[in-house]
Amino acid sequence: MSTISQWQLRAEFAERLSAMYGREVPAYTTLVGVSREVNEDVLRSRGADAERLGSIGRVTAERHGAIRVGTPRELRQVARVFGALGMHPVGFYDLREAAASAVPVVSTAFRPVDGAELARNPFRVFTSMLTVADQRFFDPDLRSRLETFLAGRELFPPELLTLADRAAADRELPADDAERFLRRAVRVFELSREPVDRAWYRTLERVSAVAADIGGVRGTHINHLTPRVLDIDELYRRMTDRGVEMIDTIQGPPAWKGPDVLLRQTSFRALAESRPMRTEDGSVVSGSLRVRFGEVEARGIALTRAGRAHYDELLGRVDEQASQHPTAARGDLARAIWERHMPGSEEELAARGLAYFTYRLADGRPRDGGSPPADVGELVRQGWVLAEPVVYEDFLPRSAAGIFQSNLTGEGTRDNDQQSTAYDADWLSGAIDREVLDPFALYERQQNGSLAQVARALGLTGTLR
Ligand code: OOG
Ligand code: NI
Repeated sequence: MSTISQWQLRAEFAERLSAMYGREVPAYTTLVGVSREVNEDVLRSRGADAERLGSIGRVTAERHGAIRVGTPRELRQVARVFGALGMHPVGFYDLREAAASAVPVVSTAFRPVDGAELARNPFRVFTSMLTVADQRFFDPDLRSRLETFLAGRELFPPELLTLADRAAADRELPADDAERFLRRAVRVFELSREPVDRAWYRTLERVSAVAADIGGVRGTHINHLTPRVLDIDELYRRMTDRGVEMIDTIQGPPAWKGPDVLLRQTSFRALAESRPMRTEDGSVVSGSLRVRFGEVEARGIALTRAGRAHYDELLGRVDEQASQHPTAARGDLARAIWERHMPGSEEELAARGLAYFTYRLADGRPRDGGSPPADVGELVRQGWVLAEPVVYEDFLPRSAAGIFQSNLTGEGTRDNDQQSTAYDADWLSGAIDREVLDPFALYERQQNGSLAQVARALGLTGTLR
């Protein structure tokens, strides 16, 4: 009997999720259509250069989703489901500190980690967990009611988890089991039609709209599904022209003439959706909630720790300037700072150790040959090897918090006199029983692997840097 491999399961899951989300949120379908048009136009005008950060095939299929769960137990189950698809937890994000309003969650992203798997299908899911133990948001009484509520729900049916464990262990599933797995997995992320307990939802909403979205209902849902676009400024204009009201900024680095780094994102609020609500007297009425939205992103080059520190520092300068010049457009301020302080070429990013690249042998040896130098920069300059930028596969805490906040109703409340509760990557690893991987280490491994190969092929001894 035929079997379906992990990456095929992942690609198929992403595609079915996209079809489902398109049925449920029509604006998403518009967004995907406009993204595709922009990508085709960019490919036409920039040629091969447009594919420098991923083939058009990869970029067209590329999506990230976002989901939110309530407890470590639920997160552990999420990890099993995504483990089946060859997706592993990467990075730790504490959005409680990154957000000005109440966003009581910590997060990680499940994604493929090695180059070949990413090239096959890079599907990733930003996954947040409610920080129920954080007393700044939840007093002891509310916390205990919330824990009881969450303990009494089941997000993932047991047969889904059994199939998931089998897929993770065997790295594939027989075709009929694959079909069962995919159907059940997609169903988990559909918006539930079960009536929402209105009073309970409102209680949580007073603390935080995010808390209500997660802990106020008996299921979970995909919260947004984000296509990747090659020119996000153009996308923004075209969506606005179509009358879709976008948030007022593109988050992340500004548009400028130098290399694109990290991640730029923007979003729009989805319309209110009608949902059955159970009132205090037990009757079911029709209500509406605005919980899902649309987001789009452009991905750039992955930065090293030093590059990221530089980026964060520049962001700090932009903040400072923006507070001094409240009427100036933030994008213009940022661009001016970028033009003065950000390397204007990939070569300079590499030479200063600010971004990750992989290296491969050029076709044929340089004409004025000699023997290859033992320095990467020189090898590239003399034409022995080619450098290719590594695309950023992760997220940015500040943009993530911005996306959460721009789509919240109300600020929520936070009692800053209470102690916060520490959660970190180690805590998360323990809670989900698998290591939360360090994104920098993954990029570095990719870069070093390619350097080792180049050195071997050129007969160089010692480590290339
Ligand atoms: C997740 C927000 C973060 C991103 O792209 O930064 C995110 C959420 O709203 O649940 O998806
Ligand atoms: Ni997102």
